[in-house]
Formats: sequence, C-alpha cells, structure tokens
Amino acid sequence: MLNKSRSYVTGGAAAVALLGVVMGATVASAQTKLNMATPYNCQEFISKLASVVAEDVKAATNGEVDITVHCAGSLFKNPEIVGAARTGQIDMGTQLMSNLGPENRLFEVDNMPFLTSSYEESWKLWQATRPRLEELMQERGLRILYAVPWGPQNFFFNGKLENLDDVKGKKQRAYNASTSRLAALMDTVPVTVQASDMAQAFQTGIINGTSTSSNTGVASNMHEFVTDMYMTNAWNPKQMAFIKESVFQKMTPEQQEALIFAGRKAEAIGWAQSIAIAQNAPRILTERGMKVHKASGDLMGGLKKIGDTMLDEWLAKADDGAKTAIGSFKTAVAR
Ligand code: PCA
Repeated sequence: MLNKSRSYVTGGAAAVALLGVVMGATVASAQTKLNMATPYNCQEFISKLASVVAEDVKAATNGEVDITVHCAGSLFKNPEIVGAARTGQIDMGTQLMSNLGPENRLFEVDNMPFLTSSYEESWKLWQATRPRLEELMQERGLRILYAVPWGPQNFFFNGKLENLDDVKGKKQRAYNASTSRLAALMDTVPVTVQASDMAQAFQTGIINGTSTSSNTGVASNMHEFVTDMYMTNAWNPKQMAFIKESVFQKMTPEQQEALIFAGRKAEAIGWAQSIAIAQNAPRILTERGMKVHKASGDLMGGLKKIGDTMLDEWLAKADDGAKTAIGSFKTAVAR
C-alpha cells in the first residue's frame, strides 16, 4: 500500500514535472515576437505612434507579445510594406493608404483634393469608408488596426506659386499614383520620390517642389532645402497600420484584445497629435526661416478645378463598394 502510494507520489511528482515542461513549452509558445515595418523617418509622429502601440501591447500582455518597430524603411521601403505583409515577410506594418489606389480606388479617396476640408470631414470620410476598407484589406489577408491622417497637404516650392502658371513645366515630387496625376494636371512634371529621399532630390534638382503636410515639413527639416510653403489644405491622406490576419489568429483572445485596444488608442492619440502638429507646424517652419504663405485665390481656384477633374476620374473607375462608401460620406456631411 505504502509502496503503491509512494509510487503514486513519485508518479505524481513526475507528472507535475512533466506538466511543468509542458506548461513551460506553452508559456514559451505564447511568447510572440513580431516585426512591424514603417517606411517614414523615425522622427515622424506616425512612426512614433507605432512604437507606442508596441509598448502598450507589451505591457498589457506582460511581455508575451513583443513587437519590434523598424522605422525609416529599414526593413521594407515605401510602398512595399503591404506586399511584404501579404507574403509573410513581416507580421505588421504601416503604409500610406492611398498607395493602394491602383488596386482599388477607395484606398485613395482621401487623396482627392478638396473632397474634405477639415479634420472633422476627414474623420467622417474615415468612418464612412472604414467598413469597406477593412473588407478590402481582409481580402488581402490583412487586418487594419488604425488609421491616422498625416495633416493637410500644402505645396512646398522653391520660388513663387501665386498661380499654376508659376510652376508649369517644373519637376514636382509625387508620392503615389494619385499625386502623379495631380502633378500632370498641374502641368508640372511628376517625379516619384519617397519621403526618405526627398532632401537629396531637392538638393540635386531632381525635384523643384512637392505637396506634403507641414507636419512632414517640420519632421523632415524641409527649411534646409525648400524656400516657400503655400498653405492649401488640399487633402489629408491617412497612414494605416495593419497586422497579417493569420498572425493575429495565432494570438490568444487576451493578446488579440490588447492589440485591438492599443490600435484604438493609437488612433485616438494619432488624430489628436496630427491636429496639434498641423496647428503649430507653420509657425515652426516660419521660425526656421521658411516663407509661409496663405494660398492665393488664383491658386486655390486652379487647384479646385483639378480636384473636380480628379474626383470625376475617380468616380468613373470606382467600383460599387467605393461608390456606396462615398455616398455615405456625402450623406454624413450633408452634400
Ligand atoms: N507626408 C508623407 C505622406 C503625406 C505626408 O504628409 C510624404 O510626404 O510622403
């Protein structure tokens, strides 16, 4: 009896030891190391936001989910990040949503000049289009975690931009298909240059001007290589963050919840930061020596006509899902 009970004890101890190994293995496999790629300058608030998400998720999961953020295109450059996540080369990433415009027009709706003219309208556009954009990303095996606007797009040129004639024939930086089309309609020569190569492209005369946010103007020290900024507030493109759905599905429900919550929080913080930076950036650029101008009526008139053309072109190529989404937006802003 004693022996038997001893053997039970021994057996129990062995079982406990074995359980420990199994549990150890379980704990080890619950430790998830993920790589997240973001293409822009590490100083951009958009890049810093990805790091906040990584810190939040790590804290909420007691270190179980450990996300390494690779900024400044150190892992994959713009616009390859969505593709790299689709093929499983990275787990998570951020990318300018409108870069996917050639795949489906809805992705570039926030790149249409003057479709929105305030953060409030940009937010309504995001709310109206989010469900369909989430579906489109799911079709690509990706889950959107958050999207944050860069800030209103202005024009930075070396020299005068009183009206569109002033920049005719000049080389204008484009950052995707939609900004290339804009440059062509402005009678400038579109040259695709990513933000990370912008300084050199200006300094070597490959480009004479660009559209971008004053936020990027500050983060990229644009006063060092461009003389003038013309404030047009023309559109407000979003950066979206996503995770590969198959990676997400491997997480425990608690880990998934932590990631989703961190994404929601990043979205709230990101929109607030974007607004605050956009308010301060023109002053900062002025202090750094840039000539900051309110766009003339002539320039705004010319750009608005181009915006109408781009929206007509957009509608002609938009599918039913995109048209329905833009219809919801127009209802939301009572247009
Ligand atoms: N900055 C990025 C995208 C839009 C923006 O404001 C860029 O210039 O590439």
